[in-house]
Amino acid sequence: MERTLAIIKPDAVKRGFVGGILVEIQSAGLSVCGLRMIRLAKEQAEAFYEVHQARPFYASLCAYMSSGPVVVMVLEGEGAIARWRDLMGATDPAKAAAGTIRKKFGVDVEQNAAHGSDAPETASREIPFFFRTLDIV
Ligand code: 3AN
Repeated sequence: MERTLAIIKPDAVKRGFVGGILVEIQSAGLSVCGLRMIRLAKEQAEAFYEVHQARPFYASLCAYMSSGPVVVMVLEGEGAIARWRDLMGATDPAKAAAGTIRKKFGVDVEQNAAHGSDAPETASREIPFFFRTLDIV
């Protein structure tokens, strides 16, 4: 069993896609074992995305991620990290495969509906960023 951190980003929350994305997750057989709606302060978004500090889109990404509520989740299942990333699709919704979440629900390369940890080490840092052990069932 593996766990990964998933986020439904502000664009998807604002446009009413939380339910649709949850259906995709559960239809794919991933279990939701933690879930919360929060609004990140800009400083919290900056801390979460600190690995991207040197990228040209960092400031804009942090402003966007703190622009409205997000839904943070812990997903669990065999190979959950890779399976959630496959389900999300490519970073740029325009290039994402048909049927993926970013293709269906994303706006552009920044407002791309969802986040997922990209490796076990990343999940180990990202899950406790949002969830205490007692918050995960
Ligand atoms: P992914 O989320 O697919 O792993 P990363 O880690 O390269 O992609 O980027 C993290 C986040 O930064 C993306 N989910 C997206 O919101 C944003 N982002 C990535 N590339 C760009 C870009 N070229 N311009 C604006 N925002 C971007």
